[in-house]
Amino acid sequence: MPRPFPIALIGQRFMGRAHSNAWSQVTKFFDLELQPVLHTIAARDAEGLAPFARRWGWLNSTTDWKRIAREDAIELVDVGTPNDVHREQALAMLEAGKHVACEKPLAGTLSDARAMAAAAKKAAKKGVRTFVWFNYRRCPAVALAYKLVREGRLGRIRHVRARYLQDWGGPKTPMSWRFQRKVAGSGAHGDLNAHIVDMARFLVGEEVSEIHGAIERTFVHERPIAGHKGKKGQSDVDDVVAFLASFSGGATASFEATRLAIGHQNDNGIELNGEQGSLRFGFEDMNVLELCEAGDDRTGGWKRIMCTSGGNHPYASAWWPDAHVIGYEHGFTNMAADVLRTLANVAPEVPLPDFADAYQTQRVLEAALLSARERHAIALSQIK
Ligand code: SOE
Repeated sequence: MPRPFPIALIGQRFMGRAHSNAWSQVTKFFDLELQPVLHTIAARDAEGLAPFARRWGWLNSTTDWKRIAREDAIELVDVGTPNDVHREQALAMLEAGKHVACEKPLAGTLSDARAMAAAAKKAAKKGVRTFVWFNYRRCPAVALAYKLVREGRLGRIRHVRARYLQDWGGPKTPMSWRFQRKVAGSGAHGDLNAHIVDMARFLVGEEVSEIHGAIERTFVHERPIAGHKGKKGQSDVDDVVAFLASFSGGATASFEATRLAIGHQNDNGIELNGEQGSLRFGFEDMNVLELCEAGDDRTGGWKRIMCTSGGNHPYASAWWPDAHVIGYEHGFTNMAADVLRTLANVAPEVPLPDFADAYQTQRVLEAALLSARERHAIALSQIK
C-alpha cells in the first residue's frame, strides 16, 4: 500500500496546471511506494485560487507561500513560479527540510542558481533532495536516445545540432514576465536554450567546455500591455540566442533558441552524429526517434522508431498499447514518477536533474551570453 506523501505547489499558471496534472495522475499509471497527497497550492491570484484548488484536487490553498515552509506535514514543495523567485522559494523550503522540485531554468541569473546549488548541497547532508523539471528528458524517445548513446550505438559523438524554435513572440504578443529581464533573467535563452543545453548534456554525457561564439538579439522592443489599450511596455530580453560550442570530448555543437521562427510552434529538436551513427528527435513528433547506423549495406539510412512499445521503450509500459501515442503532459507525469521513485530509493528510468546538474546548464547559458556581449570565445572554466 503506497504511503501518503503530502506535497505543495507554488504557482497556478501554465506549469501549475502541468504539475497538478502530473501529481494527480501519476499513481493512476505507475505503481509507486509514495502516493502524492495534494496538500496545499499557493499562488498570488486570490480570486483564481479556490477554483484552481477545486479543479485539481488541492486540499488547501493560500496566497502566502511562506506558510508552506511552516507546515510540517508537507514533505516536498514544487516551485512552478517565474524565475526571479525560484531562489527565495527553494531556499526557504530547503531550510525547512523539504525536498524541492523546481521548474526550469534553475534561476534567471547565475548568482541565484549558484546560491540554489549551494543550498541544495547543504540540504543533501540531511537527506533532502532537489529536482529540476527538464521534462523533455522523459519523452520516451529522448529516454531511448539516452540509452542508445550509453550503449555506444553511435560511438563517440562528433556533432550536436540542437534547436528550440517557437513563433509566439511576435510584436502582437502582450507583455508578460517572460519579456522582463528583472523577472525572467533572459528571454528565449533561459526559457528554451535551457532545455536543449540540458538535453545535449544529458544525451552526450559530457559537459560543454567552450563557447566559440554567440549572438543575442532582440527584435521586438515593445509590446502591448493586456487590458490597457494603446499602452506598451518595454521588452528587455533576447528574442533569439544562438551559439557554437564544444563538449569536453571534442564534439562540436550548435544551439539556437528563438520565439520568432514563424511556422515552428514548439520545435524542440536535437540531432547527434557519432562515429557509428546518428539519431534525431523532434518534439512536434515526440513519440518517434530516428536512428541512422553507419554501414556499407545499400539498405542503410534513417530508421523511424515509434517509441510506444512497453518493455522496449522507457516509460511506454505505463501508458497505452503500441502507437497509441502520448503527449506533452505525459513527460511531466513520467517525471513525477521518477521523483517519487527517487524519494523511495528506487532508481529512476533515466537520470533526474538535481540543482547541481541544472547549475551546469546555467553556467553554459551564462557563458553564451558573455560570449555574445564580449564578442569572443568563453571557456567554461571562466564561469564559476
Ligand atoms: C515557453 O513558451 C514554454 O512554455 C517554456 O517555458 C516551456 O518550458 C516549454 O516546455 C514550452 O514553452
